[in-house]
Amino acid sequence: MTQPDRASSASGRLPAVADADDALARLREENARLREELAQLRAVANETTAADAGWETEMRRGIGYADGRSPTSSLSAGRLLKQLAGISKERMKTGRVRDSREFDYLPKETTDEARLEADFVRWGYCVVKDAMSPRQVAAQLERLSDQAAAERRANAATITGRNETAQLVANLVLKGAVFRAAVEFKESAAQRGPLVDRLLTKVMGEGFGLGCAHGSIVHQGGGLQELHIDQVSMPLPYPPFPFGSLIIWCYTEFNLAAGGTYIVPGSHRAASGATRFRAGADLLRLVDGEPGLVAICASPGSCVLTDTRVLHCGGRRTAEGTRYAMRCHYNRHFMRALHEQSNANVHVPDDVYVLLSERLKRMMGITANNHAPIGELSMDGGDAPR
Ligand SMILES: O=C(O)CCC(=O)C(=O)O
Ligand SMILES: [Fe+2]
Repeated sequence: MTQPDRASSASGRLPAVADADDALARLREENARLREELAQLRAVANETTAADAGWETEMRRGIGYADGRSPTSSLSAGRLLKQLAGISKERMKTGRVRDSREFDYLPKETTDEARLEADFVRWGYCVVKDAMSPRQVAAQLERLSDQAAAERRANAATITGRNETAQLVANLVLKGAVFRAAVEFKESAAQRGPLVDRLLTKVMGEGFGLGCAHGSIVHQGGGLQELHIDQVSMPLPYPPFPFGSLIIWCYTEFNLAAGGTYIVPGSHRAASGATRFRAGADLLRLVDGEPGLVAICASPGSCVLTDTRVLHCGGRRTAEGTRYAMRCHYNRHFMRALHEQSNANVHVPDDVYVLLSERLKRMMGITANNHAPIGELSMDGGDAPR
C-alpha cells in the first residue's frame, strides 16, 4: 500500500494525513476561519482606502453595498445563501437532522414569558405552549381544510410540493374570520394571543405590520425547502436586530417525522448582538456546528416565533398523514411586507374590507381598498365562506 508522503523538502516532516472525514472537517473549519479573516481584512482595507481616498473617490465610486456595487442589492443576502443549496436535502437524506427535543438546552414549549424571551434571544426562536385551545385549533383546522378543498375543486389551488404533496392556502386574512382574529392575536381565536402580541412587540416595536398569513398543508413526502432566512430581500449589512418575525401556528404535531420546521438554532446572532449573516460568513459552519440542524418539536395548539435572521426551512414529512399550520410573517412598522405573495394584502374585495378591523388594515398597510380581483381564486362559485 502506498504510504502518504510525510516528508517535506522545505521544513521537515509533514503532519500525518487524517482520515478523510477528519481532514474535511478540519479543512472546512480552517477555510471558514480564513474566509472570515479575509472578509474582516477587506472591510478594514475598504475603510482605510475610503478614508485615505476621501470624498472625491467615494463620489466617483457611487452608491455601493456589501456585495460590491449593486443597485439591486437585495440579491446580496441571497448570494450568501447559495452556499447552502441542497444542504437541507442532503442532511435529511443522510439522517443528520435531529429532533429539537434531543437537546436539553433548546427551547421547549412554555407559557413562561421570561423563558420565551430568553429562548428567542439565545436560539432565534421560542415555542408558546397552548397558544390555542384544542377547540380553537379545531375551528382553524376545519376552515383551512375546507378552504383548501374548495381551492382544489375550483382549480385554483397553490400546490407547492411535487405529486401534490403540499398545498399553500394564500392570504388567509381574506378567507375566514377565525384567521383574521388569530392574525391580530384575539383571545377568541388564540387563547394566548396577547402574550404572543407582547413578545412580537418586543421583537419589532409597536405598530408592526403583516407580511402574509398562509395556510401550510404538508402531506407525506412534501414540505422540504432550501435553508433560508426570512429577511433575505433586505440588503446587507444587517443591523443588530431582526426586521421581522415568522410565526407558525401549529394545528398538528411538529417533529422530524411530521415535517416540523428545520432550524439552525443560534444562527441569527452572536452574544455580542452581531448578526452571523454577513459578507464572508461561512454558513455551512453554522449548520455543522452545535446543535446544527434540528427539526422543531411542538404540540398541536402551540406556536413558534422565529427571528427573521435565523437559518431554517420547511422540513420533509416522512410520516403518514398531514401537517397543518398557519404561517404569519410580521415586519417592523416602517417596512413593506417581506414575505412571498405578500402583495396579496392589497387585493381585498369590498365585502371583506368592511370586515377588517382598524388594526388589521394598518397591519396590512391598506388604508384604501384595491378593486382588483384577488386572482388566485374565483369567487363566483361561492366557495369561499368567511
Ligand atoms: O413551513 C415551515 O415549516 C417553514 C416555512 C418557512 O420557512 C417559510 O414560510 O418561510
Ligand atoms: Fe422561512
